[in-house]
Amino acid sequence: MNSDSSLKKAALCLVLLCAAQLVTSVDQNNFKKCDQSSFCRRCRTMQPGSAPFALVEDSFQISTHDVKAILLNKENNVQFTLVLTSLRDNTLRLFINELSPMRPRFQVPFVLNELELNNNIKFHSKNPANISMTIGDEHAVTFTYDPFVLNVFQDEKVVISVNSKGLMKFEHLRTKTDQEEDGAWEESFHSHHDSKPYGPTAVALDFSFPDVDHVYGVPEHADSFALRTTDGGEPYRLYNLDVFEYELDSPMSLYAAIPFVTAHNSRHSVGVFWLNAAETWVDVTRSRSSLTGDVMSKIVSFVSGAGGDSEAPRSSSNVRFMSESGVIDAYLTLGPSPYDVTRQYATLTGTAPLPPYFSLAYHQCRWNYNTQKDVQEVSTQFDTHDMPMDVMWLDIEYTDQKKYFTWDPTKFAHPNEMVNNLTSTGRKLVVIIDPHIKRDAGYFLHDDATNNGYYVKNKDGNDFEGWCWPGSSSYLDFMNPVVRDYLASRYSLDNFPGSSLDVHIWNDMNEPSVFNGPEVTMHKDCKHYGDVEHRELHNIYGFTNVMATFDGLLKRSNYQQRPFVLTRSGFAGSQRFGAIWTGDNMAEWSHLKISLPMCLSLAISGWSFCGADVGGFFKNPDAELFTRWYQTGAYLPFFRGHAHIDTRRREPWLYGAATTALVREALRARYALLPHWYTLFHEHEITGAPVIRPLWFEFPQDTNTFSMENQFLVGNSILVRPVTDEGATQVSVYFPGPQEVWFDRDTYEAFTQTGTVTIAVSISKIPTYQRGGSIVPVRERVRRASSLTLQDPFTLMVALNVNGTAKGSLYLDDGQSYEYRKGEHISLSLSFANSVLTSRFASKGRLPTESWLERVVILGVPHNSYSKARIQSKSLGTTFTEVSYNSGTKSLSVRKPKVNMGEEWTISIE
Ligand code: NBV
Repeated sequence: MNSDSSLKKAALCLVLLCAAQLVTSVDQNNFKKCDQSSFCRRCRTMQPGSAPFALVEDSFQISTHDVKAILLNKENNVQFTLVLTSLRDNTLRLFINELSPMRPRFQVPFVLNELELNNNIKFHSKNPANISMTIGDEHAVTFTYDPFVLNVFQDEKVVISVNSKGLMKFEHLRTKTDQEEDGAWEESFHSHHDSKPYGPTAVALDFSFPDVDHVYGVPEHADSFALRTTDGGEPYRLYNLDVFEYELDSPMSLYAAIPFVTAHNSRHSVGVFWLNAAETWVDVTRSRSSLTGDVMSKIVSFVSGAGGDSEAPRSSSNVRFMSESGVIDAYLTLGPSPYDVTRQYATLTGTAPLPPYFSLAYHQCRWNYNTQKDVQEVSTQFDTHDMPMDVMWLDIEYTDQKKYFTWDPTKFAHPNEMVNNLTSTGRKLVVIIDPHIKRDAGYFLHDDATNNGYYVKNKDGNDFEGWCWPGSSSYLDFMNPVVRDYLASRYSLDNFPGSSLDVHIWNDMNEPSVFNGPEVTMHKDCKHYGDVEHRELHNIYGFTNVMATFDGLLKRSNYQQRPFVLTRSGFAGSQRFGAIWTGDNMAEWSHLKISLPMCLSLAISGWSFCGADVGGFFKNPDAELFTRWYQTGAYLPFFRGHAHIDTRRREPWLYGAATTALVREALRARYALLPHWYTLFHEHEITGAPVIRPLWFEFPQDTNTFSMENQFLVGNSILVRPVTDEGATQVSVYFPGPQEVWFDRDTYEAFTQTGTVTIAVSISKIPTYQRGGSIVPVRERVRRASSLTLQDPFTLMVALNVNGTAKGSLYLDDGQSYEYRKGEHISLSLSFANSVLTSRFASKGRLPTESWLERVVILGVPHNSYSKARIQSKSLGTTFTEVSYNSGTKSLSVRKPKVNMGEEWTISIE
């Protein structure tokens, strides 16, 4: 907006400061605290119970799928419409808007899937205090008129209570008067002025979860997995920002914002999705009971004459969302299991489509590989050191002066040649494309955007100018469908010379990052397509950027190839377009540690494809941290080594032979499990189940797991306990149970106890366990890239539970196209019982494959009473093979059953 030279100088200084790494941690002053954001201040000074809202008793209209009523602000008589809608799969939508706003209030586009109504509402009763209805067989809802409270019951207990804290706020649009609160009609932060032409427009609402001590979600924050209470401190903030050297254990905003919270206790899980893309703050509190005495007394029996929620007061968790503008559009996902909640949330915002196989393998990045020769050499070195690697990455320096879609004419003079060399070895390239555009007359993108009005405008209606990597920059306005199509078209192979179908995309800086803007981002009074202020949609800017990129990659292959896109910023629903990473972390143990809760929070909020810069972005990791980071990164969904431009080179062989060997092992461990990762991503696409899971997801009644964040599950069967402390020689591992067996994946040792066990760890050991009762497919052939393993044989790791049974699944396809959606895949259901292992098609799909079964390893076989395996399959008929028993590890190995993985078979151990 303001491009005068002093600002430019200030911005340049900031950039240089960043580059020189003189600053060692975030400058808190650059970012707002709640009381520096006037709406947050106004919301937060409200006293519990002070919300002035009442339902108009005779305004209720109840249909089989929704309930409509008028809500009145008793202080000023402004009226609101309230609609509660029953949606498919135990989900309720609560929508509140002004009845007659002065101008339409913004409603967030793009995020939601089409909503399916559920005709399952039955009016139950009405009395002077409230009105009640049942929703399906399990739920009921009561509305208390005054004060307005909405209670959702399951099995006669309140599971979510809305506005029971009396903290609802809805600032109606108004004309300015003389007595306005400070900051309501304009406000400043440092030198930045926000003109706020529409005045105060905040919305806030509290949700209480009776009998719940643990709530999770609202990523992205560098904080604990179970959310902390925020009373007395800052609320969690959701406002996408480029935070330089972010600090840990902090509710400060980071790059992405997902306003979804999950509440869990040992009986049920529920979620609340607050669909609002404006700056949002989230308070988390805990109280004796969410229901105040007054409200309690007004809630009367409503279902089958039961006494309502009349138990003694108990502990509850309360979450209050406070947004600067928009409407109240909240989705209550009623569970009751954690799986149900993630599926319900996925029904609303979508699942991640199955990513290309290579993208689950290892990625090698740094800011920057200097030349195309450098790229070539690093790739070759991976081969020399016998380390698998799938993707080389290019950061901003590959471009010609940070003009995206161009190549540096000297350092990357022959991109086609570089790409061909790389991809001929089975590898891929990812290049960065940021959303800021260099304001350089003659640069086609800038010229097109200027001539066609594609840029976001400042408050005066001129193209917004900010400072970013290329210097003076403007920002594409992705709210405009024409601009999204334009960006998408830039990715076509004709428009992006040097690229190929093996070149995929990284969208960075898309919060958007504006070096000289307020809080390093865009001014809120900037204007988007449709005359919408940036304030309304800030948190979906990155979402729309990636949506366009994803579309572009689809179109460039004529919808034949699955795109891979990495984004730094995102919102609810961004999981549909690609992967996310946790941004600019540091080569410190604490940052390695925080990557687990950060990715777990994203995973249970719909976005599983998450990773952290392996090695740490800023600073130089020592060999131990570097090793531990690879060992941990190998078990997070997105696995990429990355480093700041000023760090020492750290390709995995640069730390000496011992570390090279350890990193090689970590990489190989990842590659061996790729079929399992892929199967889990496929499961996610179908069911919304997260790929990595907190322990309570699988053991929802085990209260010991509720605050756990130093270990997690990959799928439902691999328990990972990364070593994240310097010099650790032992770690404590919690084995959830009861009645479970966990097998050490290195030694096959079985752990049958529930509880914490101390496990010795050398530098080569990261404890991972396979759950008894599971079958995990692995590929043991070592190759340079995953694309070369697609026809390789399998080993099945069969871990027996206490009943001597196990089951699992395996999903296979071509790894890159959409043919799987037309049935070109193999989906196998594997099971072991009564000494018989069977493979059966789990769905109709078929795909010819050369992959065969090389080995079966059965863990937890108490003694050897077997001499052979009888194998039956259509193509081989009946054959026999040897088995061998290891009495030390109590494992039985079936040698080369040789059955083809594309057909059904049976292996009986005799
Ligand atoms: O493009 C340079 C970096 C990139 O390497 C990093 O991964 C991003 O998070 N980018 C941020 C810009 C500036 C970093 C100080």
